[in-house]
Amino acid sequence: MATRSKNTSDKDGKTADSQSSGQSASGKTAKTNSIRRVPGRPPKNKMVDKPDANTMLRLYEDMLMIRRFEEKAGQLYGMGVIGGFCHLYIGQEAIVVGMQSVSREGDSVITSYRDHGHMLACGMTPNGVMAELTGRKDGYSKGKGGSMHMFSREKSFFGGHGIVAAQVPIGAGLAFSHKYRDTGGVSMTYLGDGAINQGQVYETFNMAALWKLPVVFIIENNQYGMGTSVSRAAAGRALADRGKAYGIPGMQVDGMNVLAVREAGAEALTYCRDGKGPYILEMQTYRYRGHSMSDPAKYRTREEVDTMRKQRDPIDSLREILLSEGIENDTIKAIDAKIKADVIKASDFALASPEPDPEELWTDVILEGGVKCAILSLCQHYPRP
Ligand SMILES: Cc1ncc(C[n+]2csc(CCOP(=O)(O)OP(=O)(O)O)c2C)c(N)n1
Ligand SMILES: [Mg+2]
Repeated sequence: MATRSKNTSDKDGKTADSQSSGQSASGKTAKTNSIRRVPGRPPKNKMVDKPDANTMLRLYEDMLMIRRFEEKAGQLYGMGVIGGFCHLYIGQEAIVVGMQSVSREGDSVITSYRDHGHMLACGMTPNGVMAELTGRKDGYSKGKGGSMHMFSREKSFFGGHGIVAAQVPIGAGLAFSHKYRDTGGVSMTYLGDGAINQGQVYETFNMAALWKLPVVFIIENNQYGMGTSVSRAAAGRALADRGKAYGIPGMQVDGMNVLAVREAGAEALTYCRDGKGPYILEMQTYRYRGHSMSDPAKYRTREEVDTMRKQRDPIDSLREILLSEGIENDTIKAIDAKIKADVIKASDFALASPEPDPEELWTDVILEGGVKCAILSLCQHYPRP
């Protein structure tokens, strides 16, 4: 279980710097605290109990599903079956799985383009997501959206956004909607360590704090924004501190530890649900693959990646905990086999699904009277009957 430690940051943030670089871009893996509090007055009580065996197995299964799904997506991309952009979430699974495990039905989720894991964790089907990745009719956007453009109102998943940080003000809008309609829900708004330096993030923080909106800003600090390490891009470094000027409490969390994520997530969600306003969680994590499928990742060493994989992997760590708590190895193996089979099924389903009918070019498109757009010229090839 996550261990808590005192906030040891000094006034000018020097300690915050060194703590934040726990998983440094240089490959040195200093020991990181699971959770470190930064300014604000978050509640002191534990909001979530240690999960029972079934819950832990569920966490394991959910993380493994994302891992295997993403590996398959990478493979299909390599075969040319998936085209366009494709950003894999491998290494970061504990974050979205931990957060979803303490969320409530109706809480909304919005994120960037690194989004397949979020979709699966929200309950969208592997079949539908894979079919969309491969541009097929049975995909969530009927094969017209691809990796970065899938949504499910039913599962409260609001995308999938390719413009860095664009989802952040929209996430506050979702929180406004929860508050205005008195749903009791919270908006879980994910962003990257690169996105955190964008101006619109701070306009959003200001409004969210002013209006006490129920939104948890979850910064997935995977150490890189494309090829730039966070240590070269972010002044101050403790990204959890970025809401300080607006009175938004923040916490640094070991994002490779699903149990620490649950604990911090429960605390942040309760704070928001209690009407106290927004909360920031900085999840310290690492992406194993390149920024996207076309990134050879030459800005870091293989050794750095291997070290993270060997020493910090969220799935391996949970497997070890499960075994140490007396769960049978066969039980774990059965989950591994089931996930493997489910991912093959998703891939088969996607590949058996037809490409969208050209007629689909006419659907889901808003055409203002007289406005010419690229879609129109495309449609000339497929005249409407
Ligand atoms: C406004 C904008 N600027 C630049 C880009 C190009 N771009 C795409 S991803 C990215 C890096 C973002 O990094 P981060 O927020 O850390 O997310 P990660 O990819 O690590 O998940 C950049 C600069 C973009 N898509 N949108
Ligand atoms: Mg990043």
